[in-house]
Amino acid sequence: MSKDNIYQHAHTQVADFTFDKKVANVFPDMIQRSVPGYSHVIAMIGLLAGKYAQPNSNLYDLGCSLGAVTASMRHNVKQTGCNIIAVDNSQAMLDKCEVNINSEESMLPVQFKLADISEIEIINASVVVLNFTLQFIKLEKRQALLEKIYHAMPKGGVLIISEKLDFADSSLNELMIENHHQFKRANGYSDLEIAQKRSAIENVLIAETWQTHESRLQTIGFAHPHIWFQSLNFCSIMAIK
Ligand code: GEK
Repeated sequence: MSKDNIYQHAHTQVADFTFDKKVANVFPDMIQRSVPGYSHVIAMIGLLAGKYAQPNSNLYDLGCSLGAVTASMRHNVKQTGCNIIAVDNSQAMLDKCEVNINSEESMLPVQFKLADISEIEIINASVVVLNFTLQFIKLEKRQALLEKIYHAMPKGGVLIISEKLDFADSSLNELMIENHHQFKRANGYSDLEIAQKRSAIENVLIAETWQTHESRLQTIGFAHPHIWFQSLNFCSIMAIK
């Protein structure tokens, strides 16, 4: 696995973060060292997909990056007639995703789609996963995207959204950010790397509070929106149609 050293040296100006080839090349190392609980979340999403997938339906991995969620669902889903649709709007990510997924034998077919998840049609979706992807969608597009997903689901379908969380209490928010930086330091990132990544991602990753997520999901009609996993300011939410 190639090591993420993108922000190791001082940049005169830190550009906004993009999911380009440089990022795709180091992505597994980057996400593992940056998101507390990432491996656990991936394993559990497979398990949940194995429970909620309905025969003859589609399973969506929206913002699939290198295909970790797709692979985990493929290892766990035994229902017949299912398809996985893995979508990302980064060519660099999707190319590597396709190679990773096609290197494993499975009865569960995968379609790869290079597209903006706000623009695609979603059909007959018993499982929809946005694993750390919704946070990159423009705020004003989030409600419509989740409504589209809701309308494409059969009854009993599951939506899983993993996100970085914001906290309304600003001192709690600061504490969470500081503790997350401690997690990154413990995983070998320097203070310079942490600071430059923070400024690169600032305008790109817009975190929301749990209360915002919960009320939006309830308004749309999802039942039982709840946090099933949290580590510091990272969580995973599930809700049922
Ligand atoms: C994992 N789920 O390993 N349309 C499609 N893809 C998008 C869009 C969009 N509008 N915006 C961002 N992306 C993965 C991790 S990473 C999370 C997901 C992170 C894609 C983007 O190209 C990237 O691959 C992914 O969403 C977010 O479980 O880097 O923190």
